[in-house]
Amino acid sequence: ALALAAERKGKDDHPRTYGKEIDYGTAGFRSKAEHLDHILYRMGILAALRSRVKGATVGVMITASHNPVADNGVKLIDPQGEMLEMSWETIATDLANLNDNELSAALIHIIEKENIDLAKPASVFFGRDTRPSSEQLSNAALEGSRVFNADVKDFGIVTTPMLHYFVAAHNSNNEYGDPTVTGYFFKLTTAFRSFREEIISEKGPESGNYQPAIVADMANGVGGPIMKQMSELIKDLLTIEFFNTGEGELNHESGADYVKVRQTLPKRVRIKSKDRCVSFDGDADRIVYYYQDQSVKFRLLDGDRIASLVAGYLRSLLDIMGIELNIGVVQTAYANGASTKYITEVLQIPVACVYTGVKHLHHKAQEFDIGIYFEANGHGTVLFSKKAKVLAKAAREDKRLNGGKRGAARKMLTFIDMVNETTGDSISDLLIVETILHARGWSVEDWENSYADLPNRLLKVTVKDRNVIKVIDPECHISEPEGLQEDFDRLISMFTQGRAFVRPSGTEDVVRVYAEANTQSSADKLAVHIAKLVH
Ligand code: 16G
Ligand code: ZN
Repeated sequence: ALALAAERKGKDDHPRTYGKEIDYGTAGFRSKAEHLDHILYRMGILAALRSRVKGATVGVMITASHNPVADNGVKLIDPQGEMLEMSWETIATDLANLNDNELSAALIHIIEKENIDLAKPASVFFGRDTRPSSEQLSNAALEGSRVFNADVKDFGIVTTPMLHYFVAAHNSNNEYGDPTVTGYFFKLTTAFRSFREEIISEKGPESGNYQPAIVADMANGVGGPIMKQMSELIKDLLTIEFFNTGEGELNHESGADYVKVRQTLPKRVRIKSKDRCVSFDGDADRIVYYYQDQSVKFRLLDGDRIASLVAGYLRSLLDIMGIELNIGVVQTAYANGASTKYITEVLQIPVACVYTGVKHLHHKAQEFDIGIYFEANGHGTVLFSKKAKVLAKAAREDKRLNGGKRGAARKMLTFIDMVNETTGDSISDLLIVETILHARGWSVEDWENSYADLPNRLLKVTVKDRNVIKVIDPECHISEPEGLQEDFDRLISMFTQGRAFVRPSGTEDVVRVYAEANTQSSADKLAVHIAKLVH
């Protein structure tokens, strides 16, 4: 009966008006906002089913991240704040692309196959970004969940990682924190404050070359209003000068993606030489740092830099504590070769390479006691195993250990509290980076000086069918079209420190090209030649 009611309501209020298939891709469904109403309605239904399968609260986030303002999207969040299990991505895609009159049969099929007891309660949390289309799409999803008798809670405009946190916190019976905006701010800022006080009590108020002030570009997204609220709570410790906080068009000429891809400053930002700057993306799950050096040259510190900074610092805490934990860094093929070399050779930390997309990195990072994952584009976080937390707590309480060891354990635990372990989070990542720079007494230049990036170039190529390119491993070697990899290899071998690959994008209808080499002009040349071979 529920399935039939859902089908009727779908036909009446949320009919499918868009003929083309849309996939649950790397980061959920994404398309022009006007194509998505029926998908949102159906995802609301699916979330109510998923919640019953897991016996826990799940989340529905309405956002298209760094995409243009006319786009929108939706992704589901599983009970521990992780991304939807991959086998359900197929279920989601199938459900999204049905005709209106096939809905009830499909729902009954899912209910039977997954053995779902509709008498059980269901609970779904909702959040959305600042796009003009988000509220209406959110309402469609809410309606879907309600048709299937789910208990719904709408958090309104929040960042993507906040919703991940709310879901995880609620399902942990508040052990992970309070599942409220206040609870989220409290968890992060309390940790940030106690860490800083710990360092100040050790070293005094001056911290070397570190200046407690940053310039922040919010991409005109949800980061604007949220970060402003948060910054009030720590304004005595960190001064933030905001730009692009919502007065202009979302993601337009600003934000982490713009800065990373173009390797240039966002528009409408006023900075001085050596100011430490950050850019969030539209839903605040990515962050990059940058500055302008004396010669007004733009210098980027991306996700690879954050990974190296975090890995180096946590390694040093572990060394002081003297406990054995396996620590590892997870990257993708986009990681700058120099960062991989630095992490493995200087920091002596193993690096794993996985396919692009947060879920792959997250999954791999769970294999370590301390798993640090960052995509070069600035999306990432740190995961700590139960064992890591238990050992750090034991060390903190162990009166036989010296003050240095216990202090390092205390820092490790405070650090853990500052991390949003559910997913990459611009706000949490910002606090982490600021904390480590302060603890190290580093300016942004000191940070950059730990190693020199290899010059690189990203390009996109439009082809008739991007899926003729078949990537066969995380390093992005290709098996098809036949012979093309050999052509690439020949070309690459002509460049000193050359490395290059292509892959079909999971979010846009293009093929992406990445190349790096010992000079910028070589990297540019290599990228262009590879792009020509793809055409
Ligand atoms: C999505 C992914 C991001 C990945 C990007 C690659 C999530 C939350 N986001 O934005 O991790 O880097 O896609 O895009 O998984 P591409 O396939 O277009 O290169
Ligand atoms: Zn994003």
